[in-house]
Amino acid sequence: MLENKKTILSSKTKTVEICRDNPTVLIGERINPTGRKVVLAALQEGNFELVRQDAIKQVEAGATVLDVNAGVPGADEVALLSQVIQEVMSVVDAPLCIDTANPQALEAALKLYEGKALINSVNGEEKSLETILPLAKEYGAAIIGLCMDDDGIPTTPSARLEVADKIIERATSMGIPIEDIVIDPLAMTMSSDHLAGALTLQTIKLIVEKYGVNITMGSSNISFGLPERKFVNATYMAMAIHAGMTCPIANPLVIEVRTTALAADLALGRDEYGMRWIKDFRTRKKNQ
Ligand code: THG
Repeated sequence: MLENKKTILSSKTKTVEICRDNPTVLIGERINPTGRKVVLAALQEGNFELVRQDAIKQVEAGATVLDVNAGVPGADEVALLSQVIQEVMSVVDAPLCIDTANPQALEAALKLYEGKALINSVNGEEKSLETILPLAKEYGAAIIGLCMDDDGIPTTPSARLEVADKIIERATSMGIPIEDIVIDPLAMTMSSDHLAGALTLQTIKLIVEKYGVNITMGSSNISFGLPERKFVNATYMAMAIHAGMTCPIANPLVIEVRTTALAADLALGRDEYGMRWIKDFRTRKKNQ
């Protein structure tokens, strides 16, 4: 069988290895003003306390990597993203996933980041490949490649695989190791297309079969607009892990997210003696 690729990320003092042979890595999603209005309001006021608290809480809840997004409309993202990253690095030692569509903000962040970051993201658009891949190469960062390109988001698994093919081909031909490429098959909401979830699961399988690379996604997107999202999210989380997702971008403070990832790891033989499951259970009881 194809070897499961290992993506190694680091901070100044900590290394995280993402691999299908290991337990699932949760990438904490909460430092994101685009997705969360309270973060937006705090950043608009120049208040970084919420960001620092969110960083600490997510790591305590089991996130081993943190996604950092500072996309505040009208703000200077180059300065703001750099500051948010510094604030986060001052309170936690988790490696970071730098979430920006702005190449200048990305480069400023990569310059000050201490360690090997995960860039979120590059996609199959020419402009994206041309600007982001050289930065990944220069700074030795890993990248998330989104399965979309100049024609938009493909509507079949094989067409999404073709975008992954293109990103992997372009990145590796520049000397970026395939281990450093994490693919996002794109999780779209099932409230507007009931086939969206199944399509993404199928895409994960095709990409994993062909490359063995690591797979991420904003897995809670799947339930946007539906009632009782946590049940849908938890079920989908388990199914996506089984299909091959290794590092979801999710909210570890939601108990169902964490327990589902842990239970899926146990069910897939990635939790020897169930130690991680038991340890998390004890922590939950203690904090009750
Ligand atoms: N793929 C990749 N990166 C991503 C995404 C993805 N980054 C952003 C996003 N999608 C994942 N991050 C978040 C962050 C916060 C929230 C959701 C996804 C969130 N949402 C609340 C909700 O959905 O109800 C908003 C509620 C609030 O305002 O607090 O918290 O797909 N590569």
